[in-house]
Amino acid sequence: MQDHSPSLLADGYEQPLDLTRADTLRAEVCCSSALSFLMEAHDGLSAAIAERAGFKGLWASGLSIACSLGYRDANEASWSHLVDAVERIVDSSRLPVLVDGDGGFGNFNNARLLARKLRERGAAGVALEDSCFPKLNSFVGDRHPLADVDEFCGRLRAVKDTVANELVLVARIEALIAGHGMHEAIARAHAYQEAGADAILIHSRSSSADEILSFADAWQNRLPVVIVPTKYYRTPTCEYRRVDISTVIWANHSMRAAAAAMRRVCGRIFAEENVAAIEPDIIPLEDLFELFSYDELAEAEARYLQPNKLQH
Ligand code: SPV
Ligand code: MG
Repeated sequence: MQDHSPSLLADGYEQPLDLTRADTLRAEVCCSSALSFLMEAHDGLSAAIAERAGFKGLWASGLSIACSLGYRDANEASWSHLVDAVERIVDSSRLPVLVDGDGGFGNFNNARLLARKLRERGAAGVALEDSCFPKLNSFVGDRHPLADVDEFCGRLRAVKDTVANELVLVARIEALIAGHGMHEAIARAHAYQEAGADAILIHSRSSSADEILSFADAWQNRLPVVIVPTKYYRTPTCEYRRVDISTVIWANHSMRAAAAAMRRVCGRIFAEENVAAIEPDIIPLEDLFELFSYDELAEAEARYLQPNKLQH
């Protein structure tokens, strides 16, 4: 039976060591023969809800964090915005968090600084993509210049030298997004393996999974393969098991679900000038209090907040 116990984080909560989360993520992504799933989180609430749903790991999505802050996914949010958001995600569940580090916010030096900060905030891994700063979301427009392979390998090596095995390092290939084809994607995967990556994320904007299935076929699991089926969402999950994909990232679905719900509710409240009819369609406050262990706070108050006075 899955552990759906509360995740919380009020003082007194026993937080596992960060290293344990990196080890857990490594076991899920790199060492498990079963297909793993990472659910998107962009804040503490989405992290806590994903944990309750049963997920064993989280994806701190750059797109979703940017959206939640009102920025575009074009490195408008800074690395410090990202690490602050990651801290809230890490604090709000016990799950390992793989962070979308974009291209590392610059050169090798920015990338290793980002990795060091993410380790400090309790991340379990970082995915670095071979894009140029400033990046643009892979599904927007057609201008996606790829980083020079050797320069990007320098970013990977710098991160590896800085955080060693304390963060899982996922190298993300944008060659298919940029239209460079399978040969380039496979060549880059070899180079990134040589540079120390623990896993390869192959990204595709095709509405069919054919590209990533051919990649998996050609790559033969020299390193575990991670995929993001946002555009080829109709593909049955058994296809990924068939070609031994290691990890599927559901990359933005909590953020999009929240945006859809907020749009619906705002529209109705505006039109109805009343909230009575909306009440059955929104989460009860009690559920939020339970999610964030308000009862622990009451117990702590009884223990610490002038207990003698409280008893009378
Ligand atoms: C993200 O979630 O920010 C990702 C995945 O990088 S994608 O938006 O598909 O590029
Ligand atoms: Mg991203």
